[in-house]
Amino acid sequence: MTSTNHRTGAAPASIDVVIPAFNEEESLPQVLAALPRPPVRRILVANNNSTDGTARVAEEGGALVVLAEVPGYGSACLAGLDHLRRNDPPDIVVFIDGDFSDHPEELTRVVRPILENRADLVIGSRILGQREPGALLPQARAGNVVACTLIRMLYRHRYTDLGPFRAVRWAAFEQLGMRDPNFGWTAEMQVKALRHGLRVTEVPVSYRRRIGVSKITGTLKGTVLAGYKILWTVFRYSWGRS
Ligand SMILES: Nc1nc2c(ncn2[C@@H]2O[C@H](COP(=O)(O)OP(=O)(O)O)[C@@H](O)[C@H]2O)c(=O)[nH]1
Ligand SMILES: [Mg+2]
Repeated sequence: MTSTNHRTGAAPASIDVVIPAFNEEESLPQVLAALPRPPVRRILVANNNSTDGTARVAEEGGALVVLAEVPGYGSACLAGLDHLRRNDPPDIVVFIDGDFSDHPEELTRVVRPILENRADLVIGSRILGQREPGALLPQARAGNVVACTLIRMLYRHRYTDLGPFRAVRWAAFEQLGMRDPNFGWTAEMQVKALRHGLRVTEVPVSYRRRIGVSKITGTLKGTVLAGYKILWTVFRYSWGRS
């Protein structure tokens, strides 16, 4: 939206969305159709050489496709952010997965604490929200409990989830120097936000069974690597490394 807010005279915040996607041609059209535009300004699909029609359906759905050369969830998000940094960065960036597990229409709820200047980082918590049975796999729930407990012990802050659906104020986010190329991405953002004194909050979000095949927690390799990487990430930043 480019119109001004007639009550305050201020321009409304610009909101861009980054979707990491690898072989999500079935689900991505539904994610794109359900994202509310406005308030969303631009949608970037960060694609790692998908072998299906992900790039085509992304363009058909009105998204811009950004190629992430290094494979991995974090690397895809970094490629999306790099594009935004060079092309009129937004006031707020929202991350959401491309598998239609999240409910994109809940974006308005996720960005609200930032728009009301009550937070810099908002985590959509699937633990506080409604979950379809079987949507959050047992290994993901267990990993969440362990990681959130460790964060509480090491950083004195209580999160309930490391969920993918989240919003962050661009200017604050840029201070964090995000770098994790794969599974540590969500944990890195949450612990660095605490280390940098950002105002963090959670809102409940709904979660349903994904369309298509899981690339991370639905596989043994993904679960083991993600578990290890998340715990290592929580530890390493507590020792003062940035
Ligand atoms: N670009 C890109 N996206 C990825 C990669 N790995 C996972 N994703 C995307 O990240 C999101 C979460 O992955 P998903 O398979 O749903 O993991 P799960 O929720 O743990 O089962 C989905 O949109 C995937 O397509 C990757 O290596 N590159
Ligand atoms: Mg998923």
